[in-house]
Amino acid sequence: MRKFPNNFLWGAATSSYQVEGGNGNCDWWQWEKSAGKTMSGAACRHYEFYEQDFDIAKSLNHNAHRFSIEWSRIEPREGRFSKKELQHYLNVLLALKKRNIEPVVTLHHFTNPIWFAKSGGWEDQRSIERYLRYCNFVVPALAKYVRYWITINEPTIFISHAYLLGVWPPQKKSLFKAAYVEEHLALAHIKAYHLIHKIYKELSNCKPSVSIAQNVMAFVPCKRNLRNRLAAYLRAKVYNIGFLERISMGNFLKRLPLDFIGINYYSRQVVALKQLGKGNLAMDVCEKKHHRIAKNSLGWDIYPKGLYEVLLSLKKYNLPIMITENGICTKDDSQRWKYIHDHLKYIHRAIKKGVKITGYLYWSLMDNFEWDKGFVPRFGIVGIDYKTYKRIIRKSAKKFAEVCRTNILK
Ligand code: GCO
Repeated sequence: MRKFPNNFLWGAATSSYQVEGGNGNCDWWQWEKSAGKTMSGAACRHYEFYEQDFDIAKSLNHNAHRFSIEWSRIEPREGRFSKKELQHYLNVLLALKKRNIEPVVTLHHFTNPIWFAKSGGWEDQRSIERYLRYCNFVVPALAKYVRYWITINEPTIFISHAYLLGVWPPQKKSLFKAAYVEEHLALAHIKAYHLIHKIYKELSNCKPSVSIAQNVMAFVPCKRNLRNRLAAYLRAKVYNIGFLERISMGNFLKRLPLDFIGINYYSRQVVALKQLGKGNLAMDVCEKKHHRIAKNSLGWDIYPKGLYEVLLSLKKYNLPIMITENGICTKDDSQRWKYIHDHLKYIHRAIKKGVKITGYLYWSLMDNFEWDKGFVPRFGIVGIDYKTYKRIIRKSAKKFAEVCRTNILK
């Protein structure tokens, strides 16, 4: 029997653009149309059905829920802020509070207002002040109901997909632009971190807990030869903690501008460098079939032990850790429960090893829009019928609900 710490946060996560629907003021919406991609459209119509969705979360014994605020709703035109949309997110928070569900609020989850994208997006140095102006409008209005803030979701994924691989808007492939964007995102987080603390101090509110949601992965060397071991080590450094080190700005105190570390863990990568000179240190993976391991419906390896390895590697920062995302897309719900169970088992093992973990938020509460993959991947513990928008509570949700209720993993 594995008992989790008292006051452990149990719940699920979503993001505005992936579940709300109708986010027509956002760069993704425009890009989907122009790039001939699946449109997010009505998504899960969570913008209208959030009360019903939170009733489901409550019935599943969730005591926490992560969601994001859609910047393009709050500021549809530069400098023009919508009180109506701010009220919507206040209502969302009140709905969570009414159900004793602790909100974890993300301020930026990949999407940007069209006007922001058109004025250079995150490549433009003014992106930092634009983002802070948005934070300065939203945070004071919601501070009374929010303790946990995530300034930026998965900055490294955003940079790699949008500015290196060119598969997300604005579809750039430039190391130079990616470096600029990282600089601006890092400064945006640092300034937002201090801004949020200043706002709470002025409001004499309880202290906020502010972080990013850092994408992390286990990097396993194929055949454990020296070349692959070195490549796996370097890739883990860049992918898992590169941005954390960047926001520490080489601060000799190593005091990260974080009150906890939010981590999003899904899978591992088996690193196998091709012959010297032709290999790609950042990307090469083993393509042979000798690593027999279960995969999700997107072909990602299922490797729960990797989460344990990553958690131990983050212990050195001496900060509480919240699992802000962990999940599986699969058509087999029994595989989904096994995924959750096995990752919780390793989280508990990390806690026993002295890692301070404060919560687990499954990705995702419901099936939703999986970015450039559309609606095909099903991550939800609650299924969505996209014809009727009916919610279908899956068996995995009920098994997870027992852990949430008892705080024990059998
Ligand atoms: C994120 C993710 C989510 C995805 C989930 C599955 O980085 O937060 O991109 O938005 O839907 O990770 O890929």
